[in-house]
Order: sequence, then structure tokens, then C-alpha cells
Amino acid sequence: MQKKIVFLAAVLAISATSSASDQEQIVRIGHVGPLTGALAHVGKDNELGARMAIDELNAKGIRIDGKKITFALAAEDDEGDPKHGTAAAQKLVDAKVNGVIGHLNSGTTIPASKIYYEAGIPQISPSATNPKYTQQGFDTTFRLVANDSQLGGALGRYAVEALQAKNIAVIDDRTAYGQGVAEEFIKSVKKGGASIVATQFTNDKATDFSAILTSIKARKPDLVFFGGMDAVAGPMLRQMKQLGVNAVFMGGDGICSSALPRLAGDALGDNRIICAEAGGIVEAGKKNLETFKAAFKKKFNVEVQLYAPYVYDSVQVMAAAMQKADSVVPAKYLPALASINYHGITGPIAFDAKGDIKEGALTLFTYKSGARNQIAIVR
Ligand code: ABU
Repeated sequence: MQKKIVFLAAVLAISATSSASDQEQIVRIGHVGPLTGALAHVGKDNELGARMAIDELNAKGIRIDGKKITFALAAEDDEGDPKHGTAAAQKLVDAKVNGVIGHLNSGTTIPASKIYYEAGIPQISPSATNPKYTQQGFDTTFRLVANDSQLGGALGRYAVEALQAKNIAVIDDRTAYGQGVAEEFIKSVKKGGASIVATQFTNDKATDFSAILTSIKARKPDLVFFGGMDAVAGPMLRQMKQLGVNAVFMGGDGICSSALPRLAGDALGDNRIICAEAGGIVEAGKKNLETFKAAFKKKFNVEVQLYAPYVYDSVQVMAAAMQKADSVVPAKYLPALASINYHGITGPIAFDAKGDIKEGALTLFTYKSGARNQIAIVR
């Protein structure tokens, strides 16, 4: 009888121990980008980057604060629209997500960041480049890529110094990103001594550019800079070809996608387009990136479009901060995120006091025979 009691006590002790160590916790990571509309191809690319990271983290069986962690993606579509962006942010806050990756566009990321800040939820944007995002004094905002001052500045210098452009026309789509990067480009070009011979505006849903391009053609620019996204740049390039505007075409990260050759068709040309990705993956990191791209293609049967590697790293760095803090509670892992030193597939990741990536780099690209080719990495 006594033996039986001892055995029962032992069984109870073992099951009590195992139930404590087998506790599971779901950690919800919000992700927001445009999943419908003209930018759906880049929005889906971002979301798949997040899914890839989450699946890999779950396969590792990570434990935090003694619990087995399962990461779950809470994906929202903001249609690239500021109003939808704030609605999506509020939805994620109400769902008590542990952190947010996004949004994709500066125009949605900036207003949403106030909502996350007030809820104390860390947010990492893998792609929004307008400098204002990290200039609001919010300790919850982080950016994994270089900003529009760096992009516009470097592209302006490249236009004047390397391409020797003298007469430059500028078009922007009046979004927070398009207008911001165009303004920075103009500043840099003027500093370099070239002339801005025309400035024109469109919008992020426009399809007809004949009036502004005709006006620009009369000013005989040797380079046209566009502040906006690939979905608008593609048709604009086609119409430039039709109208005989043969200038070099330059833009920021928003046009620098794998989709641009499809969107521009035979107006793409060879070495005629110059664009900049808001990150710089050095030679030593290329192998990891190629491995990522191949795994991405195998898993989702689509090519990486643009930001997926940066989204993947954003999720990984957030999870690394949680592990470092041994907590998934936003207020507890936030300091660990702010002081993180992480090496991702996009390179070293550490944030400055504002939440911008330290030593943000850019990569200049051109397109030849329908493929994107690297020109140089600049800092
Ligand atoms: N950085 C280009 C696309 C996203 C944005 O900043 O609006």
C-alpha cells in the first residue's frame, strides 16, 4: 500500500513538472501592407517574407520565459491607403499583438505608428523610407532600411557625378514617399550644380501621363527622376517611349522591383533605368541572400519582388529581442530591441536612438535584358 502511494506521488510530481515545462504561448506578430490594388504584388511579397520567418522560428521550437512559443501571423491589408492603415493598426492593437512588422508604405506607416506608440507596441517597418517615421519621438518605431534623405541624396549625387546629367526633370506621385524622395533628390542635384528643368506631379493611381510627359519633353531633360512606385513607373516608361522621351529614368526603392520589367515591357531598355534599393547586402552576405531567395521560390512558387528579405529579417530581429529579454511582453522586450545587435540575411542590424538602422546602406541597380543588375553599394 505504502509503495503504491509513493509511486502515485512520483507520477504526480513528474506530471506537474512536465506540465510547467510544456506550457505553450502564442505570440502574435502583426503584419500590414497593401494586399489588394496596384501594389498588391509588393504587399504580398512582404507578407510572404514574414510567413517565411515565422515558419522557420516555429520549426526551431523556441522557448521564452520557460514556455514553448508558437508565432502566429496576424496579417492585415491596408491597400496602401492611410485611412485603411490606421484602421488596420487599431485592429491589431485591439487583438493585442505582441509586435508589428510594417506597414509597407510611408503614407500608412507614419499615421499608424502613433497608434502603436500609444499602445506601447514595437513596430519595425521593413520598407517605409520617409524620414518623418522615426522623427516623431516614438520609442516604439524602428526602420530596417535607409531613409529617403539617404536615397534621394545618393541618387542625386549619382545623377550629377557619375551620369553627368545637366538638365533634370522630376515627377512625384504626391505620396509621403514619392514627394519626400523627390525633394531630397532635388536638394542633392542642386547641390551638385545641375538644373531642375521641370517638376511635375501625378498620383499613385494614375495611368495617363501624356500631359506631364509632353510638357517635360519640351524642356529636353537628359534625366527624368520619378518619386513613386513601380506600378506607376511601368506605364509611365511605356508612355515615355511612345512620346519619344529618351532620357535616363531614375527612381528610388519603390521602382526597384523584380516586377518593373513586366510593368514597363519593351520600354525598359538596357542600362537606361537607375534605381536604388534601400539596403546594401555586401558580397559576403550574397550567398545567404541567394539561399533565402531560392528557399522563398521553392516554398511559395514566386520570386522575391523587393522587400521580402527585409521583412524576414524584421520578424527575426523582433523574435531575437524577445529571446534576449526572455519575454514576449512589449514593454519588456522593447529595450532589448532598441539595443539589439543582430546579423540578418540583409546584413548587420542595430538601431540608432531614433530607431533608424545604423549605417544604412543603399544599392544602386540598373536593368539589362529584363534583369536587375547591381551597379554599386553606397553609404
Ligand atoms: N520606400 C518605398 C516604398 C515604401 C514607402 O516608403 O512608401
